[in-house]
Amino acid sequence: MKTSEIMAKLQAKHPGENEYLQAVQEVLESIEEVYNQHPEFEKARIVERMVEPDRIYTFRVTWVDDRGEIQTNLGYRVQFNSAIGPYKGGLRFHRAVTPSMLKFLGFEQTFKNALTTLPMGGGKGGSDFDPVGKSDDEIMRFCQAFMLELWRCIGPDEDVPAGDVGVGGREIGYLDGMYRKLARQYNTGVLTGKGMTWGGSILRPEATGYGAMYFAHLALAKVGKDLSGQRISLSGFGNVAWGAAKKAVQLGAKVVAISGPDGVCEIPDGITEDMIDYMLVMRASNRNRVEDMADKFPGKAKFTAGKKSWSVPVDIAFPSAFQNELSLEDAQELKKNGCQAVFEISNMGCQPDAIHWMQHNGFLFAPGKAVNAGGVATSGLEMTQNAEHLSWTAAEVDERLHHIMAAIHEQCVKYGTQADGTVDYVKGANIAGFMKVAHAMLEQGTI
Ligand code: 2IT
Repeated sequence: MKTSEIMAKLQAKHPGENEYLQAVQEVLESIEEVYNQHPEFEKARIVERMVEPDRIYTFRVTWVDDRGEIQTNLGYRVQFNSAIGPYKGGLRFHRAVTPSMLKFLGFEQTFKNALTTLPMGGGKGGSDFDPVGKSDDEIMRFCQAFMLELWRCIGPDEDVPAGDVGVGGREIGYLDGMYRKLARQYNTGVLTGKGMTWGGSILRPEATGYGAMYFAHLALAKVGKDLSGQRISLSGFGNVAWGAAKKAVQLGAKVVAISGPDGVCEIPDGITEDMIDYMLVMRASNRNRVEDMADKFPGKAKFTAGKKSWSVPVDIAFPSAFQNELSLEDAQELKKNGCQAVFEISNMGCQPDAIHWMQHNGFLFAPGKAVNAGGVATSGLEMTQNAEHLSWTAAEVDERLHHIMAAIHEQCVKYGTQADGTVDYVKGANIAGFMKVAHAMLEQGTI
């Protein structure tokens, strides 16, 4: 296969689907060499089949807002690949959601889930519903209307959604509540990220951020470094940044920046426990303003409008908000200010030219599909507990999460180690995920 030829065909077939094309390009570039050493992959047209989702559901979601006005949004579920297990992946509620965004996320999820060592296929869904400024009642009515359509497309052994941007514990509650009623499945429901008294796994809310810090710890150790004592920046202040901040502080790092769409909050003495707790309050408020942190903790947190976290001097940066949030200029500014490592916790958080530049300018860089896989991995652990009708202790879940992150890191090292001994984590993660899915597809025949 030739990446350029496949990309040209995909571009012609899916014009303007930029996020999707970007995600496919990155994976194909990484795997081209290995792929061409396996004529059986080429014969079975594995790449051509793998880059297209199995199916996409699109549906209208109509609901009534607090003023009594009727609102209509679009809902989607992209079932990308089921070769290694039921479709698995989050739901994103954000005003900018398009099929392209969900296809990129579903494609990434397929390889990420393969890396977790658990039997989960890849999927993603969501809506262009904008949670900003919505009341709790409006969120509930929207979630119920959304599930009224989605429930026909999913099932515990078929497709198991979870949260993503704009979908946290509250939304999962409303969504799963409606699913139970419609499907008459009262045992475990169908979503992961559930509440602790009705089938949720301990540590699922924290897992993406915790897993990211465990991964960073391993990657840093490999080059003789440690998280302890490092100044780090996060972006956003949502569920992912919250879990990452908690674990980073536990491991002795100093979180000196978080951000929002309105700007950056600098915390020169490092984030404290009460500030981490306040991130949850900010998320639940649906205001989507990081300035609220500076208002709540004057003197400790300083807000600057219109700036990103990447303008704050740090040792390590962790993009943890949205795709393409770190540009080439941001990477150059980070370097100028002494930053040496970037770990993506957001999906595709860095722009391709930024990644390329960082890899050639002495950065330790690792991609989202490896770094943030602890979230979906713990969703997988929630599915296992549900199937066993058991709940494990925090210690048990944490130990498994540790093992899984170590296994992911090991796979990246196995497939990404270069001639000079350094690890290309992008290549490593992409090849490892690809090989697993490709072999499964090959063994299952032409379907
Ligand atoms: O991007 C992700 O891995 C998620 N949003 C979590 C998916 C899941 O099924 O837990």
